[in-house]
Amino acid sequence: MPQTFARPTFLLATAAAALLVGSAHATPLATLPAVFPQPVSMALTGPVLDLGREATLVDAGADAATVALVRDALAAAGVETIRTARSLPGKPRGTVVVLGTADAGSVRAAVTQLGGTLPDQREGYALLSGTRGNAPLVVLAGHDGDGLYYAAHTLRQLTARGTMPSVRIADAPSMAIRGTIEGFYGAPWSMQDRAAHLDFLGSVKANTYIYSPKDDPFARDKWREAYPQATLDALKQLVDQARRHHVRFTYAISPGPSICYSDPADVQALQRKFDAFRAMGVRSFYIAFDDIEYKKWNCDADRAALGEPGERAAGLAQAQLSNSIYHWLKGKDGADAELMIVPTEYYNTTESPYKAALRQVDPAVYVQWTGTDVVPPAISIGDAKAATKAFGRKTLLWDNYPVNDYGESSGRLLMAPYAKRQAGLSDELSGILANPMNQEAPSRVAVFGSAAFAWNDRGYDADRAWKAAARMLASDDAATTAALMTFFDVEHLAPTFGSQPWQPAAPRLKATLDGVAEALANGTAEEREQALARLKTTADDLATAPDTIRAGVADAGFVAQSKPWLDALQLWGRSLQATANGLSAAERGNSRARGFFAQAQALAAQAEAIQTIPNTTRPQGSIKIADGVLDRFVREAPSLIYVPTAAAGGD
Ligand code: LTM
Repeated sequence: MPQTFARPTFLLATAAAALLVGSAHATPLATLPAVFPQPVSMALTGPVLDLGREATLVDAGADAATVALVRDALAAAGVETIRTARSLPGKPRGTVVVLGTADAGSVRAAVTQLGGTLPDQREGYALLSGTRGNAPLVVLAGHDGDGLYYAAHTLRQLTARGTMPSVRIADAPSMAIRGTIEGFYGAPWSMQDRAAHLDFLGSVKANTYIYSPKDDPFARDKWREAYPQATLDALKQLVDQARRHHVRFTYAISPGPSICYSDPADVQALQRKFDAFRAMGVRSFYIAFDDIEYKKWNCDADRAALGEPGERAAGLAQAQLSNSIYHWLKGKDGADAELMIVPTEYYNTTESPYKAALRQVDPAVYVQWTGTDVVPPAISIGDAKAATKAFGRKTLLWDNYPVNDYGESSGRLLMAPYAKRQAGLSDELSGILANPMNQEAPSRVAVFGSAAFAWNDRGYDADRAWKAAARMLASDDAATTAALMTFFDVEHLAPTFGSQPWQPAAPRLKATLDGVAEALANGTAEEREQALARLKTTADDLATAPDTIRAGVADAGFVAQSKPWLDALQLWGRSLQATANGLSAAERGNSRARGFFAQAQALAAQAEAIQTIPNTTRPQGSIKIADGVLDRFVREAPSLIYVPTAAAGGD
């Protein structure tokens, strides 16, 4: 009987899986690999499989992207030659890999041979590996093409260590919609950023990207105007790219600032805008009513048609517009048509005339909601239940994390784990879309977590997903992963719209610095020495992390977009090194401590002068690194210990 474990890594204690100590060819120990998003069910069923150098791929209808992933995964496990076949070979020569959806005969046969169950949920898959006769057999069975693609991404992770375990995986998402909404203010992402992001989304089994940059004039202020052809061409490439990664591209428009709801010409302008995207194959659309004045009409005709302006009338106007566009889309695209909206009152669940009117929106239209606030401190099942009631359907969470476009986030990258979302939210939400930062690549740290949570909220572990995101960016290099974790810690603070952050500043660094202050205040000489040694190691880690990241993170976007933060971290690290030297000198009664402390202050001043990159970040500001923790320690360190003057001796 295979055992199912909620958490890797586990050493399989069966005779078959045991390390053959002393044998000529030691079999690698079979341990449960780490897969993100955490599969719903994953169990080791035997020893590590030797796939050999040759494999036969029975492709029962996978798309090119899926086949390419499988080929790469097999190559990582040492397979050099791949033949293709249409059906399961009777007497296999070497490894057989079967790839297809659950309706294919060869897939059903292979799943049966390995004692598995066919996937029965949308986007779900089964991945089984074992032996048939003496030959290894691997089967990837998707419920549909999406599930099959996700199975291939799981296989990619299974073979990342160069071996193929014997496993039985049954997996499917707990939320139907998972991904991001590029919905922030400030410089929109470049097309290159978006292409990289779509690739990333597919790799974490996220299926939705909403194009809704607030600063795209053709989507908001000039929403009636057609895009220039060059922009449409670039967007078409993105749409195609999204499809290849099994991501639905949703086009969003924000007509709210100027629309005349009752003017048929405006409704037609909106349809024209959507039609340009329908021609590219887009079937998912979005009307954003957030951040608009909703107690005034934009035209006199609305007063005549909808009455006096006000919350209720606005809710009614938006519901009517949404319904008319949704029915128009359905008329054109049938079952493929999809419409989402974000209302004007998106930030709470308080009953209001606006929400009561908005509930008239067709139940098939997705409605977004950001939680108990624009940037909430946490999201519970109770909060989501209240949203279901307020909006008349399960809501689609617009999660304002890690977005950094508001005053409190000035000068920050938001790199804490995706946390404080209650397990079980999948029962009450239709999905989660994270609103990312102006910086696309650093946003992946949090989005890795939000996608993993939306896939399997009950199996989600925020810290493990956080570290896995670091490993992903570091291409599995241990030193780079450690440097990234140092970086994430000093960019850990996550603000709300108020004065109380919902994730604290630099918790790891703070624990170390508090320990030093504590040892200096109350410790023995030995404890002080140990604490100062730890401080020196910590300072070295901070000072060297930026160069390790610059050299070790393959994604050039991550390094470029993080540049001012990496530069500032390096200076802060050197400032802490000087502080550590100062404290050690003072501990020995050496007056050179003063020079070290002065050097620390000078380096801190240089770090504090570094600004965000103009035209890429909103709001602009000075770069913050572990603020309130590191700056405070560097400033207060000279007061923690008596520093003798040169005349007092000890040098
Ligand atoms: O959150 C929503 C629905 N709208 C805007 C976003 O565009 C913006 O990025 C976030 C964070 O500042 N706040 C909003 O109100």
